Amino acid sequence: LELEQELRKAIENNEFALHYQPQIDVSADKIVSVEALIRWHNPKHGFVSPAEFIPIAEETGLIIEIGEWVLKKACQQAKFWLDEYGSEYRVSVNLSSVQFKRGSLVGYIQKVLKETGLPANLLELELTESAIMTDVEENIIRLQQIKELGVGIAIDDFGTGYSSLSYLKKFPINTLKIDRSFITDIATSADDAAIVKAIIALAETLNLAVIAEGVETTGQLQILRGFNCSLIQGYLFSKPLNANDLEALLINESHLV
Ligand code: G
Ligand code: G
Ligand code: MN
Ligand code: NA
Repeated sequence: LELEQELRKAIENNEFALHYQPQIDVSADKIVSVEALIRWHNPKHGFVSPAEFIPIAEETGLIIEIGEWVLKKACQQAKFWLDEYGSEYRVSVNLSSVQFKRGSLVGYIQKVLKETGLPANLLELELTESAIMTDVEENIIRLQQIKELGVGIAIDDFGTGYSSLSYLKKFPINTLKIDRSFITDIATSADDAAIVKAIIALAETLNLAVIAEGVETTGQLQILRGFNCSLIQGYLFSKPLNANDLEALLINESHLV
């Protein structure tokens, strides 16, 4: 409850920041996008993990205001990098199912793109399987509207939910993000390696991009390369960084991989 009270004041007190974790195309040797991840520093509670406060924000409805702040901030930042570097770094923003279910979402995204000037193709939204697999027919319509804006959709933590494969085909999505729980033991577990291989094959069949999350070792990377999975995110390349540190990476991109 105390955390909730602090959360209510966090936006106006400027306590949130976005960190950015690069997503790398190892075949082209470059950063193609960054995932925006919210960070909260509260004077009373110190750093509070989003794993802790996002559920509270969802229960209280505060996620709407916080989510709008995140989307706007991420788009402003991506537009800034576009102008500064001329390179087209896409930004991925995590969307709560609570945000996704609101009728006003599409209009809000459109408004933010217009206000920030970010080209729609440089924004991708990450949704979990559970967020899109409930009320499927409504969700297909919502996803279609987002697609029509030119904004991409990724399914986050893929493999941990309960995606129906027949629905997956119907969803206008762009990317599957393989959950890091399958990557962790990919070098030692034949089962996990087989699952990852199957997800990559599924993505290929459905014409979707596929990205491996939570890549921490070169051993994991070698296996993923062998599976023709060239989009990678994880501590091996970089943890999530504040905007300044990420910018230093963008400047020195060529030294990354
Ligand atoms: O980056 P980190 O490990 O702290 O993130 C923990 C969890 O919080 C992850 O599940 C991540 O998706 C989620 N998360 C981080 N930033 C956001 C955000 O801006 N919006 C939502 N809805 N979830 C976020
Ligand atoms: O649920 P989502 O996939 O959005 O959450 C992303 C979370 O994963 C973030 O909290 C981020 O800090 C964390 N993360 C990113 N890369 C790695 C990694 O290589 N290893 C681990 N353990 N966590 C990671
Ligand atoms: Mn994510
Ligand atoms: Na994820």
